[in-house]
Amino acid sequence: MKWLAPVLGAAIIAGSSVQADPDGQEIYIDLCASCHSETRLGGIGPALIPEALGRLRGQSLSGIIANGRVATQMPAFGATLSAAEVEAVALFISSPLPNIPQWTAEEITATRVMAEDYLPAPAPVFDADPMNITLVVETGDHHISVLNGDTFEVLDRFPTPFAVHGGPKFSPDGRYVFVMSRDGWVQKYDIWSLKEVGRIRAGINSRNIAMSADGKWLAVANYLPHSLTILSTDDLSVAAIRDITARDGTSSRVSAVYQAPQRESFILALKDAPEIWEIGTTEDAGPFHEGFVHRHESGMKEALAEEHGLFARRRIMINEPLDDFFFTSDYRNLIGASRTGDKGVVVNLDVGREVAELPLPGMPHLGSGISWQRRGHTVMATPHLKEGKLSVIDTRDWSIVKVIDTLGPGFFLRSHENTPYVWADVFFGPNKDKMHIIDKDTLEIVKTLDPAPGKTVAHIEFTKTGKYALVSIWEDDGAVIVYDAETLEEVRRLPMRKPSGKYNVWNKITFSDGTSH
Ligand code: DHE
Repeated sequence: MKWLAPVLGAAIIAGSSVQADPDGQEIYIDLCASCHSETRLGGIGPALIPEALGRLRGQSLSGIIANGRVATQMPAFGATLSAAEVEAVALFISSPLPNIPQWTAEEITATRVMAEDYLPAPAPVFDADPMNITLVVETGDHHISVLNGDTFEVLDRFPTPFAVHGGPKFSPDGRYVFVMSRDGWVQKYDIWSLKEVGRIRAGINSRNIAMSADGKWLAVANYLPHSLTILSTDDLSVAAIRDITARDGTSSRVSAVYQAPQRESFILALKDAPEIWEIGTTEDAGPFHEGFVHRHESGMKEALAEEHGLFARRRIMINEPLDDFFFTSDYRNLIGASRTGDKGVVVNLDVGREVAELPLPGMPHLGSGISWQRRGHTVMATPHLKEGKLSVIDTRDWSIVKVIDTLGPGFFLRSHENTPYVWADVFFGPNKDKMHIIDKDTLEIVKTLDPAPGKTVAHIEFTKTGKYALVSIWEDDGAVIVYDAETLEEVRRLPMRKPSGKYNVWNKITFSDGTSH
């Protein structure tokens, strides 16, 4: 191999032999660039940049280079590279890119691939209830299983782009679903036809996606570049790209984008600037409408829109950057997590300003928050990523109703209108194999499930009527366990490859209270 000579060979300096340090960049160009591209932005392999590598979470980068990755085309280089060379490549791909790359509409459009064999079926090609389909994201080998929510038969299992993150988003009629990968690929899949429609790379390093209330637009929140890409859901063409520049000129990443259906807008969490953006998804979306502005003039001048028309932007000025939003079901208020990880900040979107703060130590994971009716009040609950606690909050006055002690920090929560329980995982620590069942009224843990000792048991989704709860054994030789949501007994175990999130069409398109949006 041509790189071996300069890298492995001894450098001759003044007649003596000195071992040169391996050059990670040179090895990368020779061995890795053909799949991951010279720019490190990805090709048939994923992007190899610090923003993307964070997802490895504890897996060692040098281990992957040396041993390869099962179920992917990533070969093992342990036999051809010395340990020092492996380290040099790991160091090179962990270093930041010298400049924030461009990702123009032309470049995005050039990546768009529409499936040639796709023909939309006139009606579902299966007998199952199309409203009770549940998708299971299998991160072990980058697939999604399409489950019949009544029989749990797998209707299809299709390949996704590498490293899907966040919830797939369904069209309002539940027919199409859009899936996003951390490398910015957006895939459109037709559930009725059980066929991929196409895909496009909307960002270089992306966070999540949101669908407009009318189903016409899909927004993609990006870390790289600092932008929001808006696609037409119809043909995945680029409808708009908004550069994210704060009022003071700071360029910012977008932590996440959310759909606010009643407002006909997208809400953006900015990572690097003390602003929240609201982007209208119709010509005269609520907050940009003359009447709305007039009604709220007594509020704050920040509530006034600076722009009008489709994709108009409104800035909401806040005291510090907030992210990981929970929304009240009327989408008038959100709670965002403060960077200090010890409080939640309530922002009223109508008047466009912060209205309350609440103590939430231990890094609340508000994006996993869910709400329900309790004793005539709407309460919401959030897990904490750094403490074994769940906070339950009254959304009327933002008071803390109860802090529930759990067996460790959790990541996800779920419930359903037709169940008396909240299901809460214990994602981190020695009790990662446990799942708490909490009574929605007494706020007491009534049972703790332990279905796969020693394995990570996480993320819950209910079927349409709330009859069954689906839980992931989050391991490569994992499974989705189907529980009877009333008796809490196991009904079935479906083998899956590291299943992560599960998403029921009905619960998602109806914005069920029991699911995080
Ligand atoms: Fe997620 C949702 C952010 C790490 C699995 N995660 C989300 C959402 C955001 C977010 C903003 C809501 C998006 C949506 O659904 O539209 N996640 C973050 C982070 O900032 C964090 C902590 C660090 C990061 O790496 O980005 C993070 N997330 C993870 C993981 O390590 C998880 C467990 C494994 C993975 O796939 O990377 C993970 N996140 C998920 C899942 C959802 C999610 C499964 C959707 C949950 C749902 O039920 O809707």
